[in-house]
Amino acid sequence: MSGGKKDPIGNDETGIAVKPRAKTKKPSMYKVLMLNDDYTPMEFVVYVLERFFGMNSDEATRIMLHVHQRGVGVCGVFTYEVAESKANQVMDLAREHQHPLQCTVEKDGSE
Ligand code: TYC
Repeated sequence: MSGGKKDPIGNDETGIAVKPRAKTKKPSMYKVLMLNDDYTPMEFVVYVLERFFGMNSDEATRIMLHVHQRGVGVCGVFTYEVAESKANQVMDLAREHQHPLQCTVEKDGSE
């Protein structure tokens, strides 16, 4: 159909029955934010960004320095479950190494 109201029966303007399209909705997206602290080593943060966010070492270094200087930075944008999982994996690994590195998840406003 060309614009206007959707016909739930699935007839277009020609009167020919067309297969109704399944209703799809894009999932909301969530940012994983990384927070600065005074104790986590820079190399550990770079390693985490490479391992969990697929960054190369240049990207990872750039994001780490951004967080170090500005206090917070975006590691990536994901569906809710993936974002929560990545944030938790980062903090679990940091805890294992006794680093206080923290991540948070925030709904992405740019949709
Ligand atoms: N500020 C830390 C330091 O000077 C490095 C750091 C960067 C820590 C980013 C956390 O999310 C972070 N060792």
